[in-house]
This record gives sequence, C-alpha cells and structure tokens, in this order.
Amino acid sequence: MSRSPRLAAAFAGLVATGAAIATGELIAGILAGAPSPIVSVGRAVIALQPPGAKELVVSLFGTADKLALEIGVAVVALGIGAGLGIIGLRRPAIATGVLGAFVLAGFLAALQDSETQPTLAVGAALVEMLVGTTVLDQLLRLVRAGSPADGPAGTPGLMPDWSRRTLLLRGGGLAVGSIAAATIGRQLLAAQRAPAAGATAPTPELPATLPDGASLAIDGLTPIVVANADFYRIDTALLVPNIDRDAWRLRVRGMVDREVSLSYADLVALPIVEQYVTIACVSNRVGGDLVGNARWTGVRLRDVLDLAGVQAGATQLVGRSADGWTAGSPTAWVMDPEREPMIALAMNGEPLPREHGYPARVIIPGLYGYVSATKWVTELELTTLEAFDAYWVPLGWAKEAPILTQSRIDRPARGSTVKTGTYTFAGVAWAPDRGIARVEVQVDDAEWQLASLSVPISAATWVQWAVDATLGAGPHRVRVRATDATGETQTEVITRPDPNGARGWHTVPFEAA
Ligand SMILES: Nc1nc2c(c(=O)[nH]1)N[C@H]1C(S)=C(S)[C@@H](COP(=O)(O)O)O[C@H]1N2
Ligand SMILES: [Mo]
Repeated sequence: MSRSPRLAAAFAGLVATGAAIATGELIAGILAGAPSPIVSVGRAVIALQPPGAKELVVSLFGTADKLALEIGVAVVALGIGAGLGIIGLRRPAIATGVLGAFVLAGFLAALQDSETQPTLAVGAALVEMLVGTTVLDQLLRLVRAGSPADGPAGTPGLMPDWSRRTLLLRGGGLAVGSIAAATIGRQLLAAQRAPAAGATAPTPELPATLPDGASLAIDGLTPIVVANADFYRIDTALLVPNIDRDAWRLRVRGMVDREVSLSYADLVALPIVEQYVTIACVSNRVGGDLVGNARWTGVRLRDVLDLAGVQAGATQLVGRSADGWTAGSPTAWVMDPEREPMIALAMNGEPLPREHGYPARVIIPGLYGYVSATKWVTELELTTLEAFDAYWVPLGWAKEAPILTQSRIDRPARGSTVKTGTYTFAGVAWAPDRGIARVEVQVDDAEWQLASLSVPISAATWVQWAVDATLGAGPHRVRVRATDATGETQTEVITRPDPNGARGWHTVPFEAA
C-alpha cells in the first residue's frame, strides 16, 4: 500500500464494492429467486447487444466466453468501485449516491429476468447497499484519519503507520471474506440448477437403432453418438433457465387457426418419435468441434403445429425460449415431408439435460442451431419471414442458414508426432440432411484418396471416415474434403463462420518419426 491517500481510498472503494457484490452473490446462492449481481449485469450486456460489439457478441457463446464476460463485468465494477473510493474521500455523499445508482441499475437489470422474484431483489439490493456504504464509510474513515485534513493542496498526506496497518488488515480481511462469500454463492447458485430429480424420458413407439457398421472402432475418433456430458453447448444464457416441468407450457400462436397452450403431459400424450440428428453451430470454424450427433426423443413438431392449424400465409416459424431468445426457420423447411422436425424431450435416452434445453427444445434436421434449435422453448409463433428477425439476424448472421457440408480430421492431432509406416487417418463429415456421398483425403501432395465411411445412420447424421497411408519420417500435412449427396464438394478456401457458416478444407500439419 502506498502512502498516498488517493491510493488508499481507491483500495477502500474496491473492497467496499467487492463486499457489496459478494453479498449479492451469496444471497442469490442461498435464496432461489434472488438475482446474482454479476449475472444480471452480464445478461444486460448481452441483451443490449451494443452496436459495434458484433464481434464480441458473436463469439459470446461458449462456456469460456461466458466466464470471460463475467470476469469482465466484475473487473469493470471493481474499477468503478476504486474510483468511488477516491471520490468518497472528499465527497462521501456523491460516492454513496453513485453506489446507490449502481445497485439500482443491477436491480433493474435483474428484473428483466423471469426467474427473479422482485421482493427478494429489492431486499438483496438494500442489503448490498447497506454493506457497500458501511464498508466504504468505515475504510474511508481510516484513510482520512491517516492523512492531514488541512494539508497543502496537492501534497500527498502521510498516513501514520497504525491507521495504514488497520486499513490493510481490515480491507484485506474483507476482501478475503468477499471472495469466499462470492465463491460459496456461485456454488450454491449452480447447485440450484442440479438435474430435476425423478424426471423420466418418454418411450418412443419405434426406438431409433444404429445400423450395423454405424461406428468405426478407431482410437481418437469422435464417437458416432456423442454422450450428453461431452456434447457441445452454445447459448446466450449465463445461468441455465430453471424450469419446473409441471408448470411449463408451450404456446403456439400467431398465424394459426386457434392458439393452443400445451402442458408437458399434453405433449407426451402425442405419438413419441425418436431419431438421430446431427446438430451444428454456425460459428463452428473449419476443424472445430461445435457439432454433435445425438438420439433425440420427443414429438413431431408438425403434430404440435397441426393442433393449432398453421395458416397458409405463414412463412416463418419462430421459437421463443424461457429466457427470451428467438430462432426463426422457414415454414417451407419445417413442413417438407422429407424431414421430421421435432420437439425433443430427451437426449440419448435421458430427459434433456438442463444445458441442452430441459424440458423441451426444437430440433430441425439440416438447419444451424441459431435458426432452429430453440432450447427451453416456451412459444412457437407463426409469422412471415419479413415480419420478424430472430436474435442473431440483426447481428449480421444470415436469416436462412442450412448446415454447410463440412469434414474434420480427428487424428492425427494438429502438430502431433506419429510413427512412420502405415497410419490410419480418421475423422467425421456431415451434411445434414442431404447426407455425405464421399470423403477424400490428401497427404502432402499425393493423389487424393477415397476414405472408407461408417454406415450412415440417416441423411440427417454425420459419418465417420478413415483412410490408411504410409508415412516416411519428417513433417507432413493432411487435408480432407467431403461431397454431399447432391454431388456438391466442399470448396477449398477457408472462410470465417459469419454470415452463414465456415467453408474450406480442414488441414492438419503433423510429423512422423
Ligand atoms: N434458448 C436458446 N436456445 C438456443 C440457443 C440460445 O442461445 N438460447 N443457441 C442456439 C445455438 S446457436 C445452437 S448452435 C444450439 C446448440 O445446442 P446445444 O447447446 O444443445 O448443443 O442451440 C440453439 N438454441
Ligand atoms: Mo450456434
């Protein structure tokens, strides 16, 4: 700690703000329905979709990005807190006012969340305010006690050792306590989202089965069916929506003959269907892993739409989630009898994991997730393509987005060293729901080789591919390209995912020794 009172005041402000935030996190963990300050503000940042921040919001998907956002919110808040401390040194009333404004802003952000209970949010905000102002006041007293009240302007005051030590001890102790409280709070908050006990998966009338040869048994190759725990997760939810299946409703409205509202029991009274479908994220880069294949169990989306009666002019089906997110798909794609879009209730035989949309989500073969796969779905709205742009469209992503043909090399890993002699290259290729016709592999500058493929489960799923080649010692390069069932081959040049999916041949450099 420096002897400058400004630095000491900044420390006081930082500790006070941290204590206020930590109090909020702890309350949120203990009382379901009380908002987490960091999550509330983080959600507001995502919801505001600040213009010019397209790149930021565009990549705000994965778990790591979410953690980065939360850390960013915390760092900015603590930085503002440090500034508050400096202001509070001379103008305590202004510092208290600004602190109050921030607690109020957090409270207003929290009210946007359907899970927030307003009375709990008010109570939490008051406690946060009380903790923040009390800590700030106490610590600033120590700072002031240590600096000459009427010293010459601009001259840094010298704190007597006793008050500086007390400030460090109290402030440090409070900081450690705050970190502990916030950590406990977040753990309790996560525990509130534990899987729903006793939830069961519906039983399909005709279980989906894997054909013989659906899977090539090769080490290091992505399994043909990805386990729920390993399945990629992409969404804008900082906290997974906590939905009570018995209270949940699915509304079908808009350009329909009669609006309907269905309970979970209403849904499972419909015929239960099951199919394997590969879903993919538009933001997947060439060689990336934002793609997966699962067995989905649920009801036919068209059975649900038939209950409401879709009107002739409806060209867009909008899925809306419990957290307000939206996806829009062309009704022409949904109604095509060649495919079977569904409301999935189970994934690989388990009720949908919360991260993947419990209790119900949309699965539409062949469309990227952001234009179809609404998790935690609560509403299906029939409208026109012109009338509504769903969540990602104003941010620069294509309005209509069928999944592009892609292929990926799983082995060897980029930059790895393999043994010389015969080596088995392997990976996956997908073109839902056209299907994969062939996969070709090129090692260094040799001829392209036709890979052998696993027996496709259906046109809506990916396949595994493998090819053997003989390798001499030294550096090598392998690349892959797939051709879909319409005869179209992937284009060579690698492009960015926006606006409608990445293109290009996955290329992996490696060595043989
Ligand atoms: N409610 C909601 N549903 C959503 C999203 C979202 O942000 N919110 N993201 C979509 C995107 S972009 C993708 S790629 C898929 C991913 O589904 P998964 O997380 O089950 O793999 O979910 C889709 N469904
Ligand atoms: Mo996505």
